[in-house]
Amino acid sequence: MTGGGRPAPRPHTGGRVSGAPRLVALAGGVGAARFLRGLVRVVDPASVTVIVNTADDVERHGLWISPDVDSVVYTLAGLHDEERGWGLRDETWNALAALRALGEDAWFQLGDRDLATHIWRTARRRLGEPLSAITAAQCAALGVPVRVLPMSDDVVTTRITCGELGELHFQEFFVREQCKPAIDSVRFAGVSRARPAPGVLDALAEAEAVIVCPSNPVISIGPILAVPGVRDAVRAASRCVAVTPIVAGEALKGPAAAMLRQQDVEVSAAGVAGLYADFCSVMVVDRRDPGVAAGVEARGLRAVLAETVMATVDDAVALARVVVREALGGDFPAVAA
Ligand code: FO1
Repeated sequence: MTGGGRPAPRPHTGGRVSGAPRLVALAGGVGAARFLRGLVRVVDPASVTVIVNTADDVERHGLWISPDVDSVVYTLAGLHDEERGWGLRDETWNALAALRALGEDAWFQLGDRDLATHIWRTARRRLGEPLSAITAAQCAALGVPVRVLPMSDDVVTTRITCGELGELHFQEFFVREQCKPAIDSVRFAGVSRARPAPGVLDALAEAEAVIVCPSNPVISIGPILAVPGVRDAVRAASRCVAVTPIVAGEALKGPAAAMLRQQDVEVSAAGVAGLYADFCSVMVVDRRDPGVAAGVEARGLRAVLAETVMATVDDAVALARVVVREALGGDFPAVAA
């Protein structure tokens, strides 16, 4: 079954970089980063544009931090900390300890090496450089071969209202409060005035397929789609394949399950399929959830079963192969075994 009411896929002919069909991935943090390291081993990395959520961005200790951008860039550069899932490998925490000694409430952990990124990014922002240009420079400096675009150069902030605690910044909810408070509502402050970052709409218009990474549909993919013009551009793309972020009724990481429940959305790939039904035609469902496939198809998407838990790079490669096959058909130029 394909997406209800969507135009038939365009033939995969134009818009190629060195013969490779152009792919655009919508990405949040850790889950997306894990998937992308598989994708870049299956297709030519130069043909991939990643549009990253920036509504988790936060200012701490005077520094501008873009956690999802850094998760994607660090992982694609091979510098990430595998176990922690965010930040850099071989990290030390001396600056954080020194900040605490000065009386700072340092609940957001910033490693010494990671701090260099935030100092560098903040200095460039203060000189007026947009986040998209800073991110391009970061990718070039770290040898990341894909194009990484923040969803917007304008500041958008996920704010979560939690009973007596009132409205929290996403990172206050996620890190400081460890996702424990019950959620009343979620909003993306600033999004109605935000413009897509340069290159975002062009990349979507030229894409032969869009991939929605296994990221939180509410607070990672939601803000990207909420930037004016982006959802329509994804809807106009010839093909869109999503990977479920929900396995066996739970998110592998983070508060996606609680957020879906708060929005009265079933905590399953079928519930996520309902959120993506207007622009997506295929949902990759975890092999542990064959019973969910009918619910996905009832929402107008074709369900494809695969292993979606990525414990190793090989797992990410295997999942990326399934996704690329669905996105482009079997006939794509592979770049790695
Ligand atoms: N996550 C945590 O659970 N605790 C932290 O102290 C923390 C610090 C941090 C610093 C820099 C950075 O880039 C990411 C960091 N994260 C931390 C992860 C971050 O909260 C999440 O990656 C996302 O915002 C959710 O996708």
